[in-house]
Parts: sequence; structure tokens; C-alpha cells
Amino acid sequence: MAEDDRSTTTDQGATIEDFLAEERTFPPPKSIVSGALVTDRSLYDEADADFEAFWADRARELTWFEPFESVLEWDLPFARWFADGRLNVSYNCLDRHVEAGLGDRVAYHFEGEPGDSRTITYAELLEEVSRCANALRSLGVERGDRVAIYMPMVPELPVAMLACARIGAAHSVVFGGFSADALRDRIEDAEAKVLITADGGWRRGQPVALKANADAALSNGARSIEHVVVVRRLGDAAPDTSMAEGRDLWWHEIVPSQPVHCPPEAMGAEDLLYLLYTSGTTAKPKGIMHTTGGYLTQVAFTHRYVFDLHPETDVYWCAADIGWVTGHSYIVYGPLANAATSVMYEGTPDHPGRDRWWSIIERYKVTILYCAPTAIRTFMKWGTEHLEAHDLSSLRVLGSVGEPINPEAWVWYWQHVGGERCPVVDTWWQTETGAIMISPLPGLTTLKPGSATFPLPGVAAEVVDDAGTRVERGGGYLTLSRPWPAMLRGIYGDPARYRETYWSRFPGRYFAGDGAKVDQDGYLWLLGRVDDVMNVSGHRVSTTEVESALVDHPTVAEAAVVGATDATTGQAVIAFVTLKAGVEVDEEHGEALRRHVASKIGPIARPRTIIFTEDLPKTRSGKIMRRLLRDVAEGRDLGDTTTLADQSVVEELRTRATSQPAEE
Ligand code: 7RM
Repeated sequence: MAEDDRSTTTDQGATIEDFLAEERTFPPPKSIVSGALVTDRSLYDEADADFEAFWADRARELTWFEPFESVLEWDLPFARWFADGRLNVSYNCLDRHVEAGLGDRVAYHFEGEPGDSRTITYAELLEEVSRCANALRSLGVERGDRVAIYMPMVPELPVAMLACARIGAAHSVVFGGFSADALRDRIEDAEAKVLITADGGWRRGQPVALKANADAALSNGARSIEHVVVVRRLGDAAPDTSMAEGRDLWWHEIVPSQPVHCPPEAMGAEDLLYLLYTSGTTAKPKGIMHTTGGYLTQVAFTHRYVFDLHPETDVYWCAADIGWVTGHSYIVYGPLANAATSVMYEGTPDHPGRDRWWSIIERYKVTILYCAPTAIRTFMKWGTEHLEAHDLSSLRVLGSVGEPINPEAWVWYWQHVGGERCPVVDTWWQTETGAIMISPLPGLTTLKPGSATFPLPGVAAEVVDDAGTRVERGGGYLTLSRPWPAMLRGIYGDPARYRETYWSRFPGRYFAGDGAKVDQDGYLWLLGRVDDVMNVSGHRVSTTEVESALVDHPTVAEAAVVGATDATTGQAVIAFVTLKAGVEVDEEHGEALRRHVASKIGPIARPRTIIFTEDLPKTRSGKIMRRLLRDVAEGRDLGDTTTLADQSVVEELRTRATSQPAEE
């Protein structure tokens, strides 16, 4: 890209610069366009004309016990959507489908990691949810209470969530990989009355105990918990599961014996549906609040349109964990609200072999796959032979979420997973937004690899500069300039922190920390967290662009880039690089990669140091932890590493970083 095309800084470090230009475009494949839900701009036009009326129409597609009159009350930053309406989320996800004659449709094809499987229809799911709801009521759970859920990826997890929704209790799902302390803190913040857990789950062929962690959490706090309900998942494979007399109950002893009917509570649209804690690395976790009517409206709408869902024929698989927001919105609430058939898988992609996902897609004839770039880059590293052994021709739409997807990873996904016939929808959103905000529509949008393209109908996403002025072309900060139905309603118990965290940086705008750029065609490109932006000789360089330039090299599977203090340039670019399987490199390879970046982006972004590594430190949801890599690069203490998926990775990196001289 020509120098004068770039956004320029007016003063030191004002705006993130825009270096990388992606020229490839992919119009929607003909096979998708014929039969697609959306092939013209009418939804956008409708939403542009009156976004409140647009969302109200979407909300009316749900079943309301009492219809709403009020659409939006906006007392910045506090929104209330459809506030005088009444509905029940579990009714909308289950009963109304069964009443419409869809009781025999499969809701979940569950596959456990050891190879066990269960098929659960909508009628069966309704029965189990109703029984579980009655069991919770029998334990004293009432409308307005909170229930903590700490479980592996088994069907009882969505059952428990829906049972809470049925009786008007809010759930707080704590990811099964979190520690006893993390569980205790979250239970205490929410003052949860009941904890639902399991004896354990399977991971990479090993039983992983959970109940012992739950006991540890309860042994030094979490006094609000009156009962613990325990799912027997591991059975004899579990290390001795101890049950506290009077407090702990086995799921199989209290749920199946309950009455099969449980009338759903008529909830206010603004009643709390759930809390989900975002794991801050330093600060106290924030309990993100999601409510009932607006949340369900937007997750149902986005799940249907972003994936071009045809619920009668599609088999949809979101490979996230339900412990993250992606699982809440796109394994549980969105798909069930749309009467979709989903695959749910318990384990890791490499058990028993590196083709587990492809074997699942082949066996269940999955048509829509939704996963994270970290998974795609891992598959790139493993090589294509694992996919080639399987028939993936059922696939028709591919989705990506969680991090920027580098153009090369996008093209690999398109080519090797999608067989060059499936649109790849890169979906940008956050725990806080509740639902997808920026994404292509498969039958309409011409794709550019690495771009999340445009805000969805009804969403006002704008890039602004440091002064909060809209950027029409170039880099800046991604903001949302209007309320949206699935938006967080606050941080549990801390309205001041809500205002300060999200609404103080740019007046009247929501800002949650991502950089983005707008290209000459108005496409949006996510540039990573603004806290990660590097300042090299006064140029604000995004980590995402340097990483994409590295992944563009044929030998590179994955890269993570950070800035480290440098005497000459202020900060220098340090790159951690994972190579593809079977790549042989010589001593000059680091230099070759540095040259590659310089030629793709410019000399300013040339990494000072390249560190080769087998693995990168990631959070348990697969996001690269650049904070840790900065500490490694600067030789600092590592601080809190509890959110790290694999503790051994950073130690290894530290050794490599210190044994490698800086290249000037
Ligand atoms: C859904 C989810 C949110 C953060 C967000 C971004 C990053 C998510 C994309 C993305 C680039 C994407 N919720 N992020 N999706 N960055 N392109 N398509 O991940 O709360 O866990 O994380 O994830 O930085 O702010 S989350």
C-alpha cells in the first residue's frame, strides 16, 4: 500500500496505523446464493430506516406470554429492551418447537470424548429440563436466585442452564477448567444458592475430576451454597467422589424421579438470564449481566442469518466450550431458539487422533462449522493429511470467532476445510455484546480474507480516532454508537465500574478495547486489543498485522507479536513463531521471516527478534496471551498465569528468549 494511503499520526501515538492490504475477494458461491435466507440488502435497509422497529420485529418472532409495547428505554449507559413484555427463554427454546410438531427433531447429537454418544430430541430435552427445573425448585431455588454451574461439556450442562431459565433463576456457568479459587470467587460474587457440577469429564483420554475442585471451593468460602448437585459422568473412572451428607445430591438420584411437567415462569424481558464472568488477569472478574428478551432476540436472529440456518436440513456444530459466551449464545440459546440440530462434542481435537473433528463432521454430516482461529492454525500446523482422509462435502458454511483470523488461515480454512465452496464468516463480538455484531452474511457479502466485513443489520459499529471523531478510512478504535438488544446490562453489583470500563473513553459510545481499520470499500478489519498495539519509532503498529504478515510466509502456522522496550525505537517488535509440521529450517530462517515482514508491511514492522516455539501461551478459550509474551520478552516476572491453558509453555519460552541474543 502506498505511504500516502495510510492513516497518519497527528501527534505521537494518536491512531493505529494501517499497513497491510489484502486484495483477494470472494463473492458468495452460487450454490449458497440459491436458497440463501438473505441475498439482498432489504434487512439492512429496514434496520437503517428505524433500528428500534427492526429489532422489535425480530423480537416478535419469539413467543411472548405478554407482548411488549415499549421497545427501548435508553438512559445512557443503561438500556432496557422490550421491558414491559413477558416471556420465558426455555419455553422459546423447547416448548414452542414441541407444540409446533417438532418434538422428534434432534436438538443435540452429543459425542463424548471416549466415543460414547447420545441423541436428544426436542421432546426429550423438554422433559429433562422440566425434571431438572422441578429438582432445583425442590432444593429451594426460586425465581430471582442464582445457580452456579461447573461442568464438562455434557448434555446435562445445557439442561441445567435451561432449567434455571425455566424457573427464573439466573445461572452463572464457570468454565470446567477453572480452579477452585476462581469458582469460589464467582460463587461468592453472585451469592449462588446451588452449585451444579459433575464428578468430572474426559480430556485427551484422561478423566479430569471436578467435584474435588468444587469441594475445595466450598471448603474455604462460598457459604451461600446450600446444595450441590453432581452429575455422574466418569463413574468408576472418577477418583473417589465424596458426597457431603445433606448438602450433596447425585443428579441421577434427584432429577429422573421428578414430575415431567414444569410450567415456565413468565419472566420480565429485563429479568436476569445469566451472569458470565470475564476473567481479568489482574483485576477482580466482572460479572457480565445478560437479560431475557433482548438477548434471546439477538442471539436467535444472528444465529439464523449469520449461518444462513435452514433448521430442517442443517446440522450445526459450534466447537467452543459452553463455559464461554460463544457456547452460551451459539451452542445453547441461539440454536435452540431456532429449533436447530446441533453437534456437541466433549473433548479435544487430537483424541484419539488428529482427525477427530473431521471424523465427527463426516459421521454427523455437519453442514455448518463455527470455531476459533486458534483451532484453524493448529490444524494448519498439523498438516492437511488428517482432513484428506475424511469426506467433508456436507459442509456449506464456515464460521470463525475469538481472535482476528489471519488472511492465510482464512484461505486455508476456505480451501482445505470448505473445499472452496463454503463462505467463511468471520464474526466479531464479545462476552459483553452477547451476540455477533460484525459479520458477513453468507448469501450476500463478498468476502475479504481476514475482514469481519460489516456491522450486521441493526448494529452501529464505528471506528473513531483518539478524539472520538469517526474515521472513514484507516485505523482507530472500534466503538458501538447505539444500544443493541443483547448488550450487557451492567457488571453485577458494580454500576460505576460498568460506566467507567465501557462508556468513559469516548462520550456516548461503547468501547471495549479493540482496534480496527476501515478500508477503501468500507470493510472492517479487527486489529487486536489496543493494549497490545506497539509503538515503534512513533508508529502505532498493530500486532495483528505483523502476525498476519508472518503467517503469510509458507512455513509459518502461527505467530504472536509483542512490543518490548528498545533503546533506539522506543519499542521493538518481538515475534514468537510456530512453524508448520515437517518444515525444515536453517539458521537463516529468522532472517528470512524478518525480511518477509519488512516486504509485506514495511521496514518499521521488521521484527527485531524471532523466537521459534512449538506452542504459544493461550487462554483456555484459545486467545494468545500477549501480556505474558511481553513479560517474557522484557525478562520480567510473569505475574498471574492462572488463566493459562498450559503452564509449561511460558517456562519453555523463557528459556528460549534468554538464550537467544537480540538481533539488531
Ligand atoms: C466471542 C468472544 C472478545 C474479544 C474481542 C476481540 C476478540 C472476538 C473476533 C475478535 C477479531 C474476531 N468473546 N475477538 N472475535 N477479534 N476478530 N472475529 O470471543 O469476550 O471472549 O472476547 O475477542 O478482541 O474484544 S470474548
